Amino acid sequence: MANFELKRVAEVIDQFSIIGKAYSVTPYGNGHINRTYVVETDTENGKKRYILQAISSVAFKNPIVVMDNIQKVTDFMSEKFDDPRSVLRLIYTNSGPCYHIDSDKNIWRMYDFIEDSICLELPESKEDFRQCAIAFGQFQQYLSDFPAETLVDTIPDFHNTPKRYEAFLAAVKEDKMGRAKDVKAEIEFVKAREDFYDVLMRANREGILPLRVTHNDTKSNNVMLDKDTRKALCVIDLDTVMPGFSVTDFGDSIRFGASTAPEDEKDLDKVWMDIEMYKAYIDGFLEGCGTMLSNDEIMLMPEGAKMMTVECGMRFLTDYLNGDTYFKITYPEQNLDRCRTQFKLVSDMEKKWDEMKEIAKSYTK
Ligand code: ADP
Ligand code: GN1
Ligand code: MG
Repeated sequence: MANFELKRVAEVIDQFSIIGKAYSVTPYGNGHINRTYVVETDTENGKKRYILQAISSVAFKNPIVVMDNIQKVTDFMSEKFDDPRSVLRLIYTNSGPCYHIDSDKNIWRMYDFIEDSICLELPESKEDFRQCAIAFGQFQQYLSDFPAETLVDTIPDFHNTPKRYEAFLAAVKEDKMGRAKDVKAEIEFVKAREDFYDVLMRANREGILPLRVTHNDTKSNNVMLDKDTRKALCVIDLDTVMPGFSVTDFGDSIRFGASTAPEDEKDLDKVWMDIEMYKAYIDGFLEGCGTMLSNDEIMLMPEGAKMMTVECGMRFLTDYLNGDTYFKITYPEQNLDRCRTQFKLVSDMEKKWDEMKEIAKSYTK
């Protein structure tokens, strides 16, 4: 880490009411949005770890609202659990709030590090994936009596796919980096599916797909499993908890975790949607949700999976066309590689569509 960043981070840590003296700070995790560090401290009872994060001001126009939401949700959920590792625990600052604003207006927060846990980039087995599903399903169930009107949309229209499509078309038109000519096939792929993008919004207008309190970013690296039992432990990355659809939480997990390859795999022959993983996830998700989902919602799960995948591919492509300003990248064409895996997954889902629908149907009541 550069010296100036280290100095700034050290000053930030001093603002938080942590136990012990911090002796190391290391960049951590593979999130695409925030800057995440693990902080280690020496305490009278040995070492302790914390997660420190600078919230992305590109993604979140009002990070304080993000923190308000998280505070409300974690307070509400912590009353439902005995095991402290089941809910993210915010660390407060010495001056009171659960965040610190530095001299450059970055907003920082700290959490207890969830120890003895694992966080998977890709699930290693069907059972791992089923456990991720249980965690995200239970998350919706635990929040089913949360007062949704007290949450603010941290990113308005986050999973409004028709609006994402408009933003995509605008990026193609502007073509500010001159990249559109090299991604004609990808642009056509998005345009060819135009009629699909309103399917979930329409189901909502028709009254068969209700708004619930949802997570909205249900990748397997946003859930922790217990290291020994590998059972669902805790859902993390609560920045986008806001009203949304059950089936988009379901679908975003399929997009990421039922893929046979990492999100930026270059060899598309290695990328497809594993139908056995899809089955395992439906099973765990419905177990986690209990009885709260209607048959209409269950039947729209394949649409949720395809929607989240095509939307995410569209978002990666939009960011590529806009010059890579939203998602963190580690090499120049990474957003394009990410977009291509998503479109490969969409094509594969289209081939497996009838089977995806049949499996969903077998879970209706
Ligand atoms: P981003 O929004 O950038 O994805 P996350 O909140 O998901 O940021 O954090 C990035 C990574 O840091 C996670 O995928 C996970 O590996 C790790 N992480 C985050 N919070 C914790 C925590 N409380 N305990 C342990 N690991 C965590
Ligand atoms: C981002 O923050 P992270 O890495 O968990 C993004 C999601 C995308 C995902 C693609 C706030 O998730 O919407 O689906 O990347 N989060 C935000 O991997 O935009
Ligand atoms: Mg994350």
